[in-house]
Amino acid sequence: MVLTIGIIGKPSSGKTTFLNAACLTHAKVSEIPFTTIDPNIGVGYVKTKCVCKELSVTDNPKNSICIDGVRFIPINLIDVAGLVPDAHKGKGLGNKFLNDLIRADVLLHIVDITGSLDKSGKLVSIGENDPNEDILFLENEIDMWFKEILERKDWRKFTKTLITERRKIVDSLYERLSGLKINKQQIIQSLRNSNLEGQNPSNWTDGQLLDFSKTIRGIAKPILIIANKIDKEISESNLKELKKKYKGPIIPCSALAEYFLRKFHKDQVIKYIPGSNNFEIIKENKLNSNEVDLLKKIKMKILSEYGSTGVLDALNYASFTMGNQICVYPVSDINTYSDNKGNILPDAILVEKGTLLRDFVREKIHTELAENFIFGIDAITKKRLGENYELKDGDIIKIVTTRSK
Ligand SMILES: Nc1nc2c(ncn2[C@@H]2O[C@H](COP(=O)(O)OP(=O)(O)OP(=O)(O)O)[C@@H](O)[C@H]2O)c(=O)[nH]1
Ligand SMILES: [Mg+2]
Repeated sequence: MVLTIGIIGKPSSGKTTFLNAACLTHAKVSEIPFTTIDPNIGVGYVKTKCVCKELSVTDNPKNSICIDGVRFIPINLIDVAGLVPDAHKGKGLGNKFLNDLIRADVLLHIVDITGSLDKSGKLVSIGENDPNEDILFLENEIDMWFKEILERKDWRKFTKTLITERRKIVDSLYERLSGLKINKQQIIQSLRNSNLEGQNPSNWTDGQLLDFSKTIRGIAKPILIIANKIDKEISESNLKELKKKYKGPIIPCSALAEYFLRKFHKDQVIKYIPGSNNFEIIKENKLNSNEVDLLKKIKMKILSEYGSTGVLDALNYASFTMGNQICVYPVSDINTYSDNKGNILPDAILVEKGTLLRDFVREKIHTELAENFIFGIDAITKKRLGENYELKDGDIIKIVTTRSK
């Protein structure tokens, strides 16, 4: 299971542009609201310091890429249709398509920081729309989606069976939310946080059900705010205003700038490493004067001012900080750090902090291997690791099975 990030926002905020920039896909983009109807998917990358430098080895990554000691690890992205206020009541395209996000671990909310689109994505005068209101309405729609999932297939009947069949509340809620990547501990925590611990859901008011939906949504699908279109003149002051109202993390971003940089790099006109604060023009004669101006503007207004285009920062923050991911390197040979074909540090695998070795083997390596799993070996210390060993970031681990003995 690869980490999956969902891209949400109102129409025309730049969701598909963000996907295309992160994954170099060619999904349709336009200023007309509701351009995307069916979800677009792609593979993007997060970056982390690779262990190769510390070990002074030259690696041959297979599942990932290593550039100058920085490991780029693949993640999945899903871009869905635009959401408008009251989508849960059927407005716009409704929210049926949100089910495409069921697999997402974290959500990126792409906000139009120029404030020049109304809530349905239609052009209005610059600064007329308050981005903070977009944050509020969108979060509400996602919370309402969770509430609907809970209420689906007759909530009242469900709560009655809890009493008549004396079923455990946590187990039953867990079943009801299955597929949403929520564990029982998170359900217990959400019940506690919404002051519903020990109360039978048949007595919950509608407001309490909403409270619980909000809490569990916050845990299961945290939302990171991306202030997109920072390349526009008004954006800097709008971002300052937004920071006064919204106290959570906000990543400034120009999805469009990232898209251009990556495309020019792919065409070998510039050298650009995603996430960096600079690029190098290598074939100036292939650029027309407009393109040269565009690149100058990107360098001055975005890279120098904000330190990057924000696309990779968004994915990194979503994965490592909000998604609590760490990076682990499985190997077959603890002396050369290679697989059985001699590839050094072939795979970099993201796992959630707190993952135990036995779950890592079962979920991320191979179910078959898990059946024959005996123990692990830390390739650095050469120490044996039991199945209850909690993985640490940067661990290089050999999995020993009955077959490998
Ligand atoms: N200036 C600027 N324009 C952008 C940026 N990102 C997207 N756009 C423009 O915003 C418009 C909408 O972009 P899309 O990526 O299609 O937006 P969307 O959110 O996927 O829209 P729907 O699929 O209709 O919901 C297009 O004209 C893009 O070129 C950005 O970072 N800067
Ligand atoms: Mg789109």
